[in-house]
Amino acid sequence: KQISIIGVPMDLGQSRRGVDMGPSAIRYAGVVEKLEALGYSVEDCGDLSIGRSERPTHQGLKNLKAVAKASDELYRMVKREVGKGRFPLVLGGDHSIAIGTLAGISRPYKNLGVIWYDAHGDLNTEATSPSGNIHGMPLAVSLGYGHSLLTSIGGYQPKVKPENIVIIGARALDDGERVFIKEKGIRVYTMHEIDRLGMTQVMNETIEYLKENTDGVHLSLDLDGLDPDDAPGVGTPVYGGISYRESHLAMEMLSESDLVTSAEFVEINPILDIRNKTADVAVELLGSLFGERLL
Ligand code: DIR
Ligand code: MN
Ligand code: MN
Ligand code: MN
Repeated sequence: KQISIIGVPMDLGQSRRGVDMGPSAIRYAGVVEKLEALGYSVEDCGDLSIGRSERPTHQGLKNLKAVAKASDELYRMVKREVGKGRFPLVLGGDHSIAIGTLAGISRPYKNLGVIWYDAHGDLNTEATSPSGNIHGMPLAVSLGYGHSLLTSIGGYQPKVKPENIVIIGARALDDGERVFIKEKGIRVYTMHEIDRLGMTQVMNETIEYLKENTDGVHLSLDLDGLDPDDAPGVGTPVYGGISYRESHLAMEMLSESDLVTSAEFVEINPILDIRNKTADVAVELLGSLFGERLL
């Protein structure tokens, strides 16, 4: 496997500065060295440049134009790397970047699967969002719901079908998101199911479910899916999350399944972190996702 790393120093999809430093923090934690040590050929494509001139004027959708512009650039970059047959690994930045990532990868797949590892559903639209933050909307946008400036990225929609999505780690859903999940029949493993079934069964079911119907799988991992004790450097922490160990197990099982064809790690905010712990965790999880084992 050849891996292309794309950094997206985006922080306009939410309201706290600092998450734009995520790509630097993950590089500092040794992502390239880790993947090379596992035998991959890694190309670091560097960071996209994100404009930061726009003031948050559009209330329902903060920084809409700047997010749409960055999404379009990311779409092109991801598409280019996929076209070369390389595995795109996108480093955020806030989760709004998934709009561009998914636009860049899903065209060649008739049935792209998506694993959304997150405390949140990210299924809001302008009509349901309590915050106006676009990082709470990318999964809805990829399903074709939301502002046309966002849903039209890449020139086609939707990027993903509801039956090809699995959300893991949910514990903070807005009212509109709950309705949407039920309406669309999206498979969700909340913390309740993770506690009850255990991560082994959750991942076995997820892998079985996606293996049957999909021809590629994107892992979109929001570090706030983990418990804030294990991943404190995130802008919207929610207690009672997935543990460090459960997350390693999940990544190891995904690695064994050999299903994942692209990935993004998002929402690391080094300003809120403790000695770069969250980026260190991200790089360790990436190791497991790409096949690292103790013995
Ligand atoms: C909330 C928070 N659901 C919103 N979303 C976050 O603003 O739409 N997603 N933090 O990761
Ligand atoms: Mn509007
Ligand atoms: Mn998210
Ligand atoms: Mn989240």
